Amino acid sequence: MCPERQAQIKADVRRHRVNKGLTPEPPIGSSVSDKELMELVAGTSPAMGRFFSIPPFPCEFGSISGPACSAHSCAVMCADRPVKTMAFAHEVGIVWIMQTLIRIVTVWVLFVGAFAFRSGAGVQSPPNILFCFADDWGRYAGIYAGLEDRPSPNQVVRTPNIDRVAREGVLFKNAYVTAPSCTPCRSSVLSGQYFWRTRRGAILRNAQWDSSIPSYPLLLREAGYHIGKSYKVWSPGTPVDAPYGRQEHAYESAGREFNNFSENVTRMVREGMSFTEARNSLLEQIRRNFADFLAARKQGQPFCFWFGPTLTHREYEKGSGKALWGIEADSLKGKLPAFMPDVAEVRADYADYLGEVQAWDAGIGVLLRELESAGELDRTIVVLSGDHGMPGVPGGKCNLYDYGVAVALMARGPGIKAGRVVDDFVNLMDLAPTFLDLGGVRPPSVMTGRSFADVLHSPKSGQVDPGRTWVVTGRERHVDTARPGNLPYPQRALRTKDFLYVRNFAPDRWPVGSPGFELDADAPSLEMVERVTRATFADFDASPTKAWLFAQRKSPQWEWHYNYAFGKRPGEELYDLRKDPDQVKNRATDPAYAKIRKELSERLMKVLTETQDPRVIGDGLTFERPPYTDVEAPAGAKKGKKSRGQE
Ligand SMILES: [Ca+2]
Repeated sequence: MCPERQAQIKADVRRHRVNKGLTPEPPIGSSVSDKELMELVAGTSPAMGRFFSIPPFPCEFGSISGPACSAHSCAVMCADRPVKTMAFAHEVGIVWIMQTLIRIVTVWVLFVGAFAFRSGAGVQSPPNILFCFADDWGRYAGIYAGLEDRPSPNQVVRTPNIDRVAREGVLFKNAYVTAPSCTPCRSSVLSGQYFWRTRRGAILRNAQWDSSIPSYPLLLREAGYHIGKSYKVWSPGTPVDAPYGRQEHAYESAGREFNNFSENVTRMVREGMSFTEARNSLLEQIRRNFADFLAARKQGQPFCFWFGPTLTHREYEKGSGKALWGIEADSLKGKLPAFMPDVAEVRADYADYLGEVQAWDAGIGVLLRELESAGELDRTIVVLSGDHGMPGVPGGKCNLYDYGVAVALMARGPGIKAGRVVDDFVNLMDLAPTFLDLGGVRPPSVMTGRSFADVLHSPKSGQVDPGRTWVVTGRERHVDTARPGNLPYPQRALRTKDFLYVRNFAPDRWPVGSPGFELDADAPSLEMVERVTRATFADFDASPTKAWLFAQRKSPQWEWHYNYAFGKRPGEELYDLRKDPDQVKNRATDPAYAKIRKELSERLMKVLTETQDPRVIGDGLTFERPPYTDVEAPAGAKKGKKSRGQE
């Protein structure tokens, strides 16, 4: 480039800065160095990279975005704000013509864009939101096996559709529910608040929704979203699915049989269908329900859909993991955590659960294909998660250990860079402000959750937001009659990368419910324990694993496992995850951990106090009194009643 041309560009940049008042006038010659000049002209300037990440800026051609500027051969350079200069327009006349042309194009683009937005057909519409939320789905997906450094059931389960969402988007390693129990977890997800702030939404049995609590679906509806749901959103509780507008937005007329997948498919196969035909007929129900929802929206209207099947909730057809999905129970040998008895009965129970997880995966596949054929996949944020850990096993559902509160979480969609895995801690109450944020709605200040839209949109893997390094979880009442006086088992916990600190406020009570019998002669039969959750230890779902463990109650060999599953716990628990990832060695009374125990305890109490947790403010007994200790109408408590989706 000739010296005259270089001088011209430098002068252009400098004049532009001064004209726009962007910066104090820099000393002559300092605005653009020769090196910067060459980078600008060659398009390799680091300043260009910075420029691309910022919003459109005002310049003499109107508001022009980075790529548009680049396309017009504009060079960009400024220490604090971008300015541009024409790199190749030598003649003033050419500059004038180009300016005029660009003004015309800009006005046209803005006009068409505004029209398209108003008519709902434009790219400026907020994204669609598809939230797939399975009942009792912990952190089980094939994609997680690649992140784990020891054997796990994730090496056995096959989830190609879930893995696809993670691969094409972002996978969260540290997602936790606020409470490991259906209703309080869902109260928290919908309200964007800690469950203890949702009044009677904080308990499971006898829960009641307070319609003065804002919920994200209804706020999105107010903002113009088309909202809908299939299957379970908020229950058990009254009115069912209240935070989603009750059943007003239900799309279920094609059928609900997917919710009892293993039982229904087994029955259909017994009646003469092939497995493929039976499976496809249930998947077709999901597809038609979703298609009905899509057909009901106005043209171009953004949508928010909740897909909430309960198939991963117990019961499961015994043996269906192998019979329907070919999952060999023995392939789980050596892959269960230390607190899980690694015996044939437990492995077979696991195989049945993993079979339901594979069916859930197939259901997600149907929705992804439906979005693709509607041309909506790349306009839709797809988020997958579950409401707590595996039911009917030690340490799972209803526990504040990772097996109870850690869940799968992955998201793909517009603005989300593919192939990322993040370490950031997410509490599922953060979903509500995130969905609102994505939909262009300001989250109400009452929400204690924090939007993680920035994490979704970041190009980074690993730790994105340095503040996301912990979560607080908790629990009050699950099954109403689990203990004398219908009392809860109050717990709160702080989980950090290296530690889990649990505070049990009433250690004299039974964590997973009272045994319900004094003399062994009065103990329920194993068949009852396997099928009826309330038969004994009612906060531990009825299951083959529960029955097997219950049968070992006098066996010295399994005494530790039995006590881990059903026994009482001390007031404080502390686990060092660096040495004890299964969280089985309590170090709360170990003097070597006294300092960290005190620190974590204080941090936990600070969060609870700041968020007005009734467990630690006032007399701390709110959840110990009516209506929180009232018993639900006996219909739901009938012995032998099938418990799926209920507890
Ligand atoms: Ca659940």
